[in-house]
Amino acid sequence: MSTAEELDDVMEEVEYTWPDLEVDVDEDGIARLAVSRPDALNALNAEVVGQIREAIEELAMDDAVSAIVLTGSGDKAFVAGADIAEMADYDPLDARAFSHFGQDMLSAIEACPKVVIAMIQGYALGGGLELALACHLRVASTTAKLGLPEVGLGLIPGFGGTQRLSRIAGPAVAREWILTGEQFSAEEAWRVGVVNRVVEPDALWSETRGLAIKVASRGPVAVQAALETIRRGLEVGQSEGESLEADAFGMMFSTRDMKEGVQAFLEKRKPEFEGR
Ligand code: DAK
Repeated sequence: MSTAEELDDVMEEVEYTWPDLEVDVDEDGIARLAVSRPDALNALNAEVVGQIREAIEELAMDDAVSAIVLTGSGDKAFVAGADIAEMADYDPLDARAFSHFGQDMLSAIEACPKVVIAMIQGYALGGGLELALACHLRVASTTAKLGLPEVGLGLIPGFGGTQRLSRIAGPAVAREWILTGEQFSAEEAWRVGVVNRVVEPDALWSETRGLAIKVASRGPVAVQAALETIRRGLEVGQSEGESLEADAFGMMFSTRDMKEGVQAFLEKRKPEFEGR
């Protein structure tokens, strides 16, 4: 057996193993990444924050993966927030370090070149909602309860919630959600633009997977460029954003995918994208 064959054998045996995550990739390249801390409603401690970051970075580089669905294990919670028990003993320096650690993980999600969709069932509270807000799209079950209850704990959102919720749903909604600390239904979250879709619990996986497959069927380089242009555009003014868009638009004309997409349209057939 050649070294290359041996390496292939080893690669095939590699499985994703993080103790607090369930990770699987289906035949369509849709990865399901579920936070699994059943004793704490999937709350985020420092350990699991690090695991999510590693998993996202590995899935982003895995050619067998075309889109990522991020969720919580079980029916009761997506993620019920940062781990309150762990946080109770933090001093200000610990809290600052945890904040940077969390922000790095959320930035890895936001900058992921493949679409990351939050699939929300049950509670998405505090750091859990902030995790969902860093994903590119959100699909919620009718059973979901979403909110930023931090002010009730004498805290404010620390994983970008004050910034991302304002950008996604506007400052009026962000103020109401953050200042009241209330839990909102999936329907209300959809009405104000916090989630993209609301579906019955038994359709949650098929609807979310269908959305992931749809995005994954588009030109991968174009999807990546669109994600990056939207993300970077939100951080700059309109004219600088338009300049980013023009550069990315121009870059598409150097891709084989663009030529294939246009040719397929003209020949009235489905495009076969290579991601190049
Ligand atoms: N942390 C730790 N454990 C949690 C938890 C959490 N966030 N949420 C639930 N649990 C645990 C409960 O303690 C309980 O454990 P046992 O008593 O069984 O050992 C178990 O999960 C089941 O929960 P409950 O018994 O409470 O279940 P219920 O159905 O009665 O209530 C609930 C469900 C979701 C309404 C309730 O569990 C709840 O209110 N949970 C807390 C929700 C919350 O307040 N979340 C926001 C946390 S604050 C920062 C960055 C970010 C943040 C902070 C700082 N820095 C940068 C420093 C973010 C802060 C937050 O997320």
